[in-house]
Amino acid sequence: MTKSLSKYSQQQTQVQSEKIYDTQCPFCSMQCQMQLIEQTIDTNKQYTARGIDHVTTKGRLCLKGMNAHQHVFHSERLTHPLLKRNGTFVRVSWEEALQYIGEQVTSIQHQRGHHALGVYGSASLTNEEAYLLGKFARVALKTKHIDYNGRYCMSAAATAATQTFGMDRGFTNTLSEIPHTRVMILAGTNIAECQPTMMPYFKEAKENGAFIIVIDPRQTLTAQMADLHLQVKPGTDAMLTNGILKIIIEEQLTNDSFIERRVSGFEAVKHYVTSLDLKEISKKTGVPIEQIRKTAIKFAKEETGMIFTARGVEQQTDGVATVKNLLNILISVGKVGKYGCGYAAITGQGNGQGAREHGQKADQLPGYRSIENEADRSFIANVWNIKKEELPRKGVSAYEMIKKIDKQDITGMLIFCSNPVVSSPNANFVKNALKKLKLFVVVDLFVSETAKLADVILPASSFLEDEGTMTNVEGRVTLRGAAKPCPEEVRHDWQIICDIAAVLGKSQFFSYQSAEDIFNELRRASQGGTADYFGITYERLRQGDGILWPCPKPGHSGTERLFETEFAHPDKKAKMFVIPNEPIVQKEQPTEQYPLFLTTGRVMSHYLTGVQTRKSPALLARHVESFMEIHPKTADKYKIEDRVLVKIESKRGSIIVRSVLSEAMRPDTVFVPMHWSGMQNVNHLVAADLDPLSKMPSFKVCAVRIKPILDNHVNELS
Ligand SMILES: Nc1nc2c(c(=O)[nH]1)N[C@H]1C(S)=C(S)[C@@H](COP(=O)(O)OP(=O)(O)OC[C@H]3O[C@@H](n4cnc5c(=O)[nH]c(N)nc54)[C@H](O)[C@@H]3O)O[C@H]1N2
Ligand SMILES: Nc1nc2c(c(=O)[nH]1)N[C@H]1C(S)=C(S)[C@@H](COP(=O)(O)OP(=O)(O)OC[C@H]3O[C@@H](n4cnc5c(=O)[nH]c(N)nc54)[C@H](O)[C@@H]3O)O[C@H]1N2
Ligand code: SF4
Ligand SMILES: [Mo]
Repeated sequence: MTKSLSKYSQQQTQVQSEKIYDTQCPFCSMQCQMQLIEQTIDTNKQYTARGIDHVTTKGRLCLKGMNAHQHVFHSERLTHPLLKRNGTFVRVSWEEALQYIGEQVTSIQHQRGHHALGVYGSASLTNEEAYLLGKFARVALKTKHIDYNGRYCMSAAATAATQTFGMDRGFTNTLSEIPHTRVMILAGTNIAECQPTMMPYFKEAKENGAFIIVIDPRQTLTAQMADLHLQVKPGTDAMLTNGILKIIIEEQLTNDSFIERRVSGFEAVKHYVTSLDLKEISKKTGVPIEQIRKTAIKFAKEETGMIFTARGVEQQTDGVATVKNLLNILISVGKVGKYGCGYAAITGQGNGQGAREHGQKADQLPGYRSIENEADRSFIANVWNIKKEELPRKGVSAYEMIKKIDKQDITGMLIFCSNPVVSSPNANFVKNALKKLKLFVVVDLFVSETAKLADVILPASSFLEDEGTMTNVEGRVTLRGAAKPCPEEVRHDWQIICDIAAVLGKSQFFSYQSAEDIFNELRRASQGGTADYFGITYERLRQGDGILWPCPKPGHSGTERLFETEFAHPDKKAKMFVIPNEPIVQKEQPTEQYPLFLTTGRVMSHYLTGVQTRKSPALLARHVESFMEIHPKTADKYKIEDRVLVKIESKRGSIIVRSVLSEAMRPDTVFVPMHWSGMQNVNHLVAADLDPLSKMPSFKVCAVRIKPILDNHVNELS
């Protein structure tokens, strides 16, 4: 009996064993901490994920996090390098792929010079990789042309915060203050779908009696929790915020002692906004005067208040201006630098914060240093062991690089961790431009729409395999360990950067044994800079929940709240700016030919261009295809029924998606998410007008026309 039992239990352990890996979700800026549980039953491995406790994420996980592993184990995952020969990708060895890249890079450099090469990075890379990519462009390729997908993401908020406060960390305080904040303005942010595990902070605030104001043309899941929803006409937030500011100033609700001590530029703003006509603002923004008034009075009068922004107000040709105007509101009432008061630009990608700090941007060196500042150049040249004169000057933004490719000023491009064929505005133009490249290298997990155009595709490791630091939405640096080894021939992004540097004869600048080695160099490169990581070490990160920068010394505990006593401008004051009602770059407006506004964004179950989430059966099942949200009245006007195929056209192109009738929309606006490609890629419609200050494209407003695809027009599908 005993014998047979033990045999039985032995078999049990053979057929079923459990392994647990600690990791972080790869998707949004919450960076939820989680465990992946691997169960082996017979020879099959089954995975489930669960949240684990963390100061930011409190053990929560949304459905994307629960299913994030599914794309990692997908059969289409790239496991070896591919080289295009006669139009077809063939498997090659790393040596062959790297040799090819080395030869092509050298040939372009000889024929066209160093600046004929470009690098395009990502805010889904770790800090170490983002930092290394910046160094790689400047030291290995010696090109000024590097930028990244964050340009399309948070660049407007980053520029605004830098101009107003003198520095940019998305959150000026921490999430833990939200439950105790009395009033909050959420402008163009759909937290419920985009950072779902942040929602409980707001729910708690509501239970504590907070008043929540949402500014969004759509009645989103986030707007549904609002006490007041300003259903603004797309693209008119700058004007709307002038209206709010006018009331605050005219009703003498400003914090005058704060303004006197800590703010510059107030008088000019006062002069401008008092000259504006509230009725006109109300008419043009579509927001009733009473709602504008209520927002102003509530926000000014409550003891504590915070303003949140995301891409709804930022992805506009006046994105920087609008955020600066929201910051005008915040500082005019002195609600910053103290408990329950502050600004939060809700970052998007997993490392949306860290990847914008350490040199991936066209004009930037690590630690938020400037590539045009002589002292900064000397400092970094010294860390990198090169001469200051060898450092290139500033390059151009992401979309502007694509324009340079179209003109063939740039003929070689290396893309790490981004899919610009789908994510860029004016997508038809972008695709055609990329086809002109002489050398096109894409480093990805899959053959994305962009990778299809490449000459070489290199297989990168996923979040489960790649160790490194990520800086979350609060500005908290966290360490994500490697849960699993790389499959087959997959390499880490940082190794790939070093491998390419080596074939270019630059290995002496790129010899690291681990991500930690790179981090230690990053620490030194950021020391004394605005985003100072010097005091943060892997050892410290392993012991706790992460550290909020700036952290200038190893004994420093990090910085929870910014601007308590001074702002980061030389005069220690925050700056207020006059924001014109009308943007400098005219926004596309509806016309007789294109009578509707189109705005774009996200749904909960998919992530960005969908390359990863569309590989996850559990996530795909929730939204198998794209759609157009439309108000029933508008649908009726165009004879569009619910769930029928609709052709949407702008001046730049057309797409075909299915209609979803919804009272949550403004009747003058339709909404299409961004997660699909090909015929459903909404960026075929979107204009490539850029904000003059941040170079952010205008993803959130363009003019379109729509028509149902009737059965006798099926040929339009082709
Ligand atoms: N599920 C999911 N979560 C994500 C992502 C994802 O792809 N999927 N991506 C991550 C990334 S990279 C980012 S950047 C964030 C994005 O996070 P968000 O910026 O919150 O997401 P969006 O849906 O792009 O836009 C937010 C809201 O702006 C509104 N909006 C559109 N036009 C206007 C306007 O003119 N004025 C105002 N006030 N609002 C407007 C839209 O209706 C939308 O509800 O999410 C992150 N989290
Ligand atoms: N119309 C419209 N367009 C938009 C937006 C919008 O709101 N509306 N939002 C914009 C915003 S906010 C953003 S952030 C951009 C994002 O745009 P993209 O950067 O193009 O989006 P992703 O889908 O994240 O692309 C990431 C790619 O990298 C791969 N990948 C994932 N992890 C790794 C890794 O660790 N290493 C490597 N090498 N590859 C990896 C994925 O498979 C995928 O192909 O899109 C922008 N485009
Ligand atoms: S997508 Fe964002 S909120 Fe959801 S689990 Fe991942 S990190 Fe957390
Ligand atoms: Mo983003």
